[in-house]
Amino acid sequence: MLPQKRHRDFGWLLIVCAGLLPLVLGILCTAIEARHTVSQQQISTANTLLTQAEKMSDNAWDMITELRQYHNQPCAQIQDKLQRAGTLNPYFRSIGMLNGDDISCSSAFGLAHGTLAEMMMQPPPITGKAWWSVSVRGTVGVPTRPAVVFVRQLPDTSGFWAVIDGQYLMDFMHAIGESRGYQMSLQFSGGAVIGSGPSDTSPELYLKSESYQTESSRYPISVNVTVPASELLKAWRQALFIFLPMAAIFSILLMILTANWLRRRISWRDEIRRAIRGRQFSVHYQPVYSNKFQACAGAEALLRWQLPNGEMIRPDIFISAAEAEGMIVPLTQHLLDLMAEDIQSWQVDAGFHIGLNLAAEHLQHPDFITDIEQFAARIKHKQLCITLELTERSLIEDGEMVARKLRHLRAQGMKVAIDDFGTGHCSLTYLLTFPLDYLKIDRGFINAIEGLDVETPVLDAIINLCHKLELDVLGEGVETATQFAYLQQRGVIFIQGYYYARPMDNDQLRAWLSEQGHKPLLVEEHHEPELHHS
Ligand code: G
Ligand code: G
Ligand code: MN
Repeated sequence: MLPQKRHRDFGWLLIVCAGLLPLVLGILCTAIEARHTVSQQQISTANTLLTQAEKMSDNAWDMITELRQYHNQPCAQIQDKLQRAGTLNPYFRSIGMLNGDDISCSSAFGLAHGTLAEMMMQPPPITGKAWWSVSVRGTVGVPTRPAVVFVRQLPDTSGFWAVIDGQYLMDFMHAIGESRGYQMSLQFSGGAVIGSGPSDTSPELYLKSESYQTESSRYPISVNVTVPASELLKAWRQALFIFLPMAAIFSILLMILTANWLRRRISWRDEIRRAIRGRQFSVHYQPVYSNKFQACAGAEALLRWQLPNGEMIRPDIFISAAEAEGMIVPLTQHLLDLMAEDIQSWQVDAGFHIGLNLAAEHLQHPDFITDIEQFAARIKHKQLCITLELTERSLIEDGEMVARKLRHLRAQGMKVAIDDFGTGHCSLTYLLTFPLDYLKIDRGFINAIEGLDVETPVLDAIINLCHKLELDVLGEGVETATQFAYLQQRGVIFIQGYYYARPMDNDQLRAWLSEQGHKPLLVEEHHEPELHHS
C-alpha cells in the first residue's frame, strides 16, 4: 500500500505543477513581450523627436541662407526686415548678423552691442567650421530657457546667426512623451541639455529604467529617451491583464488533463491487480514446429486477459501498460503460477520446449532468478526445456548483470531466445557477448517473403548470421505455405505462426497435441491453404 500512497502524493504535486506551468510561462512571456513593446515605442519616439529637431535645424539654416541678402548692409537699414523675419517665422527667438565675435545686428535688440559669447552666455564651441550649432542653457534676453544657436561665418569677418527657442522642442517632447512617462533629452553638439519629463528613475522591483540614445546623420543632434521602471511595470501589468485569464483557462485544462491521466494510470495498476486476484488472466499456447523432428517441438506461452463481461483486452495494450506502471513483475509472476498449474496436466515428451516472454524490467529485478527457479522446480517432473524469450532492449540495459543471470539459468539447462529479432535498436555485438540459444526472427521479415525464388536480402542475411553463430533460428508469424517452404529451404529449424497453429487455451492445446502434435507439416504445392481458426 505504501508505494501506492506515495504515487498519489506525487500525483498532487504533478497536478499543481501542471497548473503552474502556463502561469509561470505566461508571466515570463508577458514580461519579455512588454519590454519589447516598450522599447519599440521608445525607439519610434526617439526617432520622431530627432526628425522634429532636424526640421527645426533645416528652418534655421534656410533662414540664415535668406539673411545672406543683407550682407554688408548697415544694421539701421535692415533692422525692420530682420525683426519681421524673426517674428513671422516660427520657432525663432531672434536672428541677426555678426561682425567678428560681436553681434552687429539683432532682430530683438537692433543695433545691439555685446559679443556672441555674451549673447549665448557661454563661449562658442571651437569647431573649426564655418557652420555650427549648439544648444545653450539660455540667452541674454531669456536667460532661464534653453535655446539652440545656429551660426554661419563668412570668409570675411562677418556672419549670420539664428536662435531657436528651446521651448518648442520641450513642448514637442512633452506632447509625444508625457502619456508614457518618458524622460527625454536632446543636445546639439554636446551643448546644454534640453529635456522634459520626470527625473525619477528609482528602480521598481527588479526592473531597471531603460535608456535609448540615437543621433542624427545630418546634424550634430543627439536624442535620449528613457523609460522609467514604473512604465515598464505598467506595460507588463497591462499585458498580464489580457493574458492571465487565458493562462488561467490553460492552467485549469492542463490540471484536468493531468488528473485524468493520473487517474487512468492509477486505475491501470488497480485493474491489473484486481484482474490477477479475480483470475481474469489465462495463458494461451502457440505450438512451434520443428523441421528437424517433423513434429511439434514446443509452445510459446502468451498471456490473455478476459474481462468478466467477456471482452478481451489486447496483450500489446496491457503488457505495455503493465510495463509502464511497474506491474510487469507481479504480472509475470502470476503468469508463471498459471503456467505451472496448466503444465501439470500436460502429457509431453521430455525436452518439449516451453517458451515464455520476459520483460526487461523483470530481468533487472532482484527476484528474477528466484521466480524462474521456483517455476522450474514446480514443473521439474515434466522435464520440459524452459526457453526465456527476451527482447533486444532487455540486453542493453545493465547488460553485464543480465548476462550473469542468464549464464546462471543456462547452467541449469534453460535456453535463451531473442524475441522479435531485428526490430530493436541494437548493435549486434550482444550476439557475441550474451549467452544465447535461439533467434526468433520478427514476423515483419517473414512478411517480406514474396516467393520461393525471390530473394529477401535482409531475411537471408539474418538466417546466414544465425548459421554462422551456430544459433538456432525460429521464424515467427509464418502464415503461408510459401513462407514456410522458403524458410524450410534455407535451413530455418523452427516455425511458428498461424500456418502451423494458432495460440490456443490449455484444454485446446492438450487436445491438439495428442491429435496433431506428432504429425509432420506437409506443404501443399499449388494453393495456399486457408487459415483455420483455433
Ligand atoms: O498474441 P499476442 O497478441 O499475445 O502478443 C502481443 C505481444 O504481447 C507480443 O509481443 C508478446 O510477446 C507479448 N506478450 C504476450 N504474452 C506475454 C507475456 O506473458 N509476457 C510478456 N512480457 N509479453 C507478452
Ligand atoms: O512478440 P512475440 O513473438 O511474443 O509475439 C507473438 C505474437 O505473435 C502473439 O501476439 C501471437 O498471437 C502473434 N502471432 C503468432 N503467430 C502469428 C501469425 O502467424 N500471424 C500473426 N499476424 N500473428 C501471429
Ligand atoms: Mn515471444
